[in-house]
Amino acid sequence: MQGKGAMDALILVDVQNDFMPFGALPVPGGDDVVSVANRLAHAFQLVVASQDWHPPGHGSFATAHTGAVAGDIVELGGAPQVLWPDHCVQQLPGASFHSALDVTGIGHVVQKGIDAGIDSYSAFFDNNHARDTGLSGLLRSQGVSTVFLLGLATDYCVKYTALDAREIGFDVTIVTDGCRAVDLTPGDGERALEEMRAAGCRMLDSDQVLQLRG
Ligand code: VGL
Ligand code: ZN
Repeated sequence: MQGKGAMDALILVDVQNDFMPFGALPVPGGDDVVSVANRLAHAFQLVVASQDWHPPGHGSFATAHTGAVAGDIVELGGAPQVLWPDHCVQQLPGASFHSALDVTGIGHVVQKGIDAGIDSYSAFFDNNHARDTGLSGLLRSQGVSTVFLLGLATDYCVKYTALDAREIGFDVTIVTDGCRAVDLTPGDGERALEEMRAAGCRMLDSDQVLQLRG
């Protein structure tokens, strides 16, 4: 399945403190993905990590909107926006990668959500697709045609990163045991997996990925 000369990349999506069960925007079981990431990283020549990296007062924060609470939906930068608790503020501990994440193999970090006026769930583009993070160019320049994704959260940043990757033309594999969902509405995670599958993403667990890569 790996064409000669083609390279695969592992993308670790937002494995950050604020998305852990102890964080500001807790994802149930979020810390379970850390060991999966550490186990897989060695099997890839290129590992990229995305990092949600918001300025204080980011427009996705409920605190930035008078009278709003987390979970409300507003319009931001021309796109519908779920409002969240303040999270992943630049330079603060909540924005750091989980301390147990093995960062030694990470070759590149993509910071996203840096514009206060628009959110960026995807590691490729802002939510209105106006700004490119540079990730697709980086992957192309390295000869990457297939990306493997894991991280947080299944129903937001993993999903939108996967859908953009498919749209751009990458082959995409979701490492299912390496993802956890926010599940604001029960079933969101499962529906997100369904959407990704419908968009042509392959679903494998980490054992299958390791077997495949020998
Ligand atoms: C995320 C909500 C807000 C994510 C980021 O990483 O999935 N979710 N910001
Ligand atoms: Zn965010």
